Amino acid sequence: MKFPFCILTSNRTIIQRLSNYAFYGRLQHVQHSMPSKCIKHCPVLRCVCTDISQRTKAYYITTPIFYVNASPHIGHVYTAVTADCLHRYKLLQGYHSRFATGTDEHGLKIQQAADKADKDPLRFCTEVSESFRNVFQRCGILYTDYIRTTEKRHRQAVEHFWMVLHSKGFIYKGTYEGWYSTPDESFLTPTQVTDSTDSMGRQIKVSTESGHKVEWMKEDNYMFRLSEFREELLQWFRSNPKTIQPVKFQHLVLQLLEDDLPDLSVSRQKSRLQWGISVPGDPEQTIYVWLDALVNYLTVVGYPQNHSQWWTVVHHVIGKDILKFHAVYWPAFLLAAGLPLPQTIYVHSHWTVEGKKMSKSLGNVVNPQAAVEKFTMDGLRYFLLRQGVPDSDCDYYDDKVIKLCNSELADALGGLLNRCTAPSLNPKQVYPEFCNTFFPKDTSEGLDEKAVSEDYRMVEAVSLLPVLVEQHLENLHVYKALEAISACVRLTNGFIQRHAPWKLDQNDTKDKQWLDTILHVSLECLRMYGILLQPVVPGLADKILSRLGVKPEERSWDSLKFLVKHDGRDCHLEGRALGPDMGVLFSRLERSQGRTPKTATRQKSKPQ
Ligand code: ME8
Repeated sequence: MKFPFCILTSNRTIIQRLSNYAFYGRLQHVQHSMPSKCIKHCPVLRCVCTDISQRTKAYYITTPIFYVNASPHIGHVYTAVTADCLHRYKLLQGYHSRFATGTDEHGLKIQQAADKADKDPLRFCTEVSESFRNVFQRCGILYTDYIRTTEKRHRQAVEHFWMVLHSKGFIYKGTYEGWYSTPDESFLTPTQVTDSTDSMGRQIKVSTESGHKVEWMKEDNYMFRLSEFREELLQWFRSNPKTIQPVKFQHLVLQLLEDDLPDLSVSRQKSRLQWGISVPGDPEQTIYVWLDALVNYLTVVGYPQNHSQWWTVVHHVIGKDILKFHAVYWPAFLLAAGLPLPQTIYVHSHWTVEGKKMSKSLGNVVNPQAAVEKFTMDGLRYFLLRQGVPDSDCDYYDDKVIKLCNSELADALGGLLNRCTAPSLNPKQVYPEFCNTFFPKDTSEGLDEKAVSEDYRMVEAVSLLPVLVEQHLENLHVYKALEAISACVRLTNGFIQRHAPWKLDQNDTKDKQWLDTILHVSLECLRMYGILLQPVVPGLADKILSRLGVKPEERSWDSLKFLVKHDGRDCHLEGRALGPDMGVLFSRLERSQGRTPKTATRQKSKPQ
């Protein structure tokens, strides 16, 4: 078997050796044994994994690993829910999806936070790491792997990775002199630093991007030959314009790469930083926390022994604050190590709270546990994914959550479910029959036709919805997918309202058939919404589908075949008993006097 792509290199030996490898996973062994210069100039190693996810039906998605110096907040949950949504979506599409998250536990700021809490660093990390796990559990984050950088498997992976870079000549001993920001664990060039004053009115230097204080640092340590990768990274991004999504962030990275790319310090003196992984063979140096942290993505999939299968299908979800680390440092490290580059880096913007940056000092950090208690897991997930626009920052406030959940989940979706499953309209409580006479495929077909042009438009919109949703999810525009679903829910409510089935005479045969047809179309719409909403609001989607009597094995992406009766095919759901749970889909949220909302049992949209 030959590679289905073009090998753009003039090096005959490489072509010869690569073509001996039919399966991409084995390419990594080639890479390890090749001289670094050859690897770097062999574009095949970069382009080979395009669409490999589709071919192998394997998918690997990651979140950043979260610092344990602070408790989880709504921003962390947003990242995790976004990745979770993609993971669930891939599972529904029949992919073997792996989803990794975890905690970043090394570095100066963790060391300082543990000192401040007067706790042993590992105990401190364990406690905070547990709190992330708890929050993720409350938010329905269905991760398959949870990694902590203090684990032995991770230390071994980092040590191996370091040795590969070192043996290939990409790490050398040097002196770093320049600015360093501990809160960002980041080295900065003079152009990335600006003057400011601290709370005591003293002159200080801060990072232009984050506003955090920086310090001048001069240290003997190990340097990574980052500068050597500038051209190659530029080439990679130019020839893979969809690697970073949304595209706005790819432009930012290209701009970054237009500037000088100095070599990167990848270790700190042990005397300054003890809490980390020692440089192999040099106990006086600790590995730079970002090199340590980024390798977590490899550790999870069994690097250095068993990562091949998963490493070709990796997709990262990150916040905009860590773009440089993932889109410049990480690909450069991977190229140096002779490993494939990520398929996608999904970037999202940040949440502010009532117009302000979330910060402990402002006391406006939104606690996700409390938010789940107030709005339920599905309510919070829906809000974050419906309002979160990756391209720009979004503002959080409680009233906004209440308003959105009430109008779209309680009233529109809950009301629709309530109306079209109401025992008054469907006393037998079965999936009703569709009658083509009243809703013919061809509008000029029948005299008894009752469907009007808006109904046909609705049917068309719902038929096209899965493709649209898929497109938006692939681009991480979950909010657009939800906007499209919400628009269709409105159309279906309009359909019911227009034909007012509660006015039909159930003792009249024709009326009854038309009533059943209206209900059948509405339930078919709801079935589509239920399936499509599973990645976002798994609890509510389950309620909808269970109420419609849709079995678990009938909920995959393959089951998104809408209104087959309309096309003259059999619908196996007709006549099937509806599920017994007639409870409210989503209880309206109400603001209590103390501004804290609580759930209410009243539902605005009553069954007719
Ligand atoms: O950066 N809005 O960890 P971290 C939205 N350990 N998302 C936010 C946010 C906000 N206000 N604040 C944080 C680190 N996030 C490193 C990562 S990965 C190898 C190492 C999200 O805990 C956002 O995705 O400071 C950010 O990138 C992530 O939390 C990690 O933040």
